[in-house]
Amino acid sequence: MDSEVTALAARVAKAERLSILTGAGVSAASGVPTFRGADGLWKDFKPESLATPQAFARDPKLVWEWYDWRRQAIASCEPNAAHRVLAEWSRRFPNFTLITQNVDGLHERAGSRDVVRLHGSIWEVSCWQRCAAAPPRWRDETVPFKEIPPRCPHCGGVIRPGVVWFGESLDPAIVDRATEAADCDVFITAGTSAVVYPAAGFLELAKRHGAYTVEINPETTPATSTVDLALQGGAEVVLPRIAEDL
Ligand code: BV8
Repeated sequence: MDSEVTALAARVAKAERLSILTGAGVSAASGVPTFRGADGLWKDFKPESLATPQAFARDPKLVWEWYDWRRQAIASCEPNAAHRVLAEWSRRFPNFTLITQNVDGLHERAGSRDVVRLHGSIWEVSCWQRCAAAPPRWRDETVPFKEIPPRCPHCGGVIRPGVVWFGESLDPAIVDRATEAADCDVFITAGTSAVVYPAAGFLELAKRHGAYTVEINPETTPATSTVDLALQGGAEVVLPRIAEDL
């Protein structure tokens, strides 16, 4: 791996445009449960079955118990070396874009700015009734919520987490930023199982733009055989090694 990391560092150092896509794996070393890892399950519910508007309509209390559990877990975590390296790169490289599927906010807590959050933030909420008095979404870092499901301060109805659920479309403006960032020299995907779309499609788009593509993951994924370089290891280990060689 050393020679591959050194060669990659040389490419990153001279890249005009550098884009990164992250998933739950980059927060694993911080102790945040991943989706598909053994720790991803909650009360034997598969995340996909809870992260849908149908599940919320059916049982907002159950879905909020899950999100409140995740918020408590995330609030007790700290960004790790992977988050810190990417924050440093966001200051160092002029044309740098960090695209994330994560809703945990650890990239921002590490100092990353202008993160392209494909799936929203677990620290934002909105009124489920979309009442006129409420803003489209607002930040709420209450941990734990005193009342589950928590209520809209404007209409007394329930509020929902500010995340994109399965079956819901992503914000077109955010998809445009990610699409634009796929037109780059080096595209690194780190800590994702590459099964959720449209997020997993940006790697393919970068390849079509001729970018040098890299995957960082201790396991193989559907993307492993498609990238120019697959580095099998933890993001909190591999990213600092690349940074050292820059
Ligand atoms: C949509 C927010 C229009 C909520 C999330 C095309 C083909 C097939 C299906 C579809 C398709 N297009 C659309 C779909 C449907 C669906 C989809 O992709 N389904 C999948 C399951 C097949 N997509 C959607 O519904 C999207 N909306 O397309 O709208 C539309 C609507 C209807 C029908 C058609 C089109 C919305 C998707 C967003 C859902 N919301 N999150 C919340 O967080 O609660 S997705 C959520 O799951 C995460 O955000 C993330 O995206 C995904 C989890 O994936 P990962 O982050 O990769 O995490 P995972 O645990 O899976 O893997 C971790 C990886 O890290 C592993 O590989 C592991 O080895 C590695 N790892 C572990 N430790 C480390 C590590 N790596 C590095 N270092 C370590 N230390």
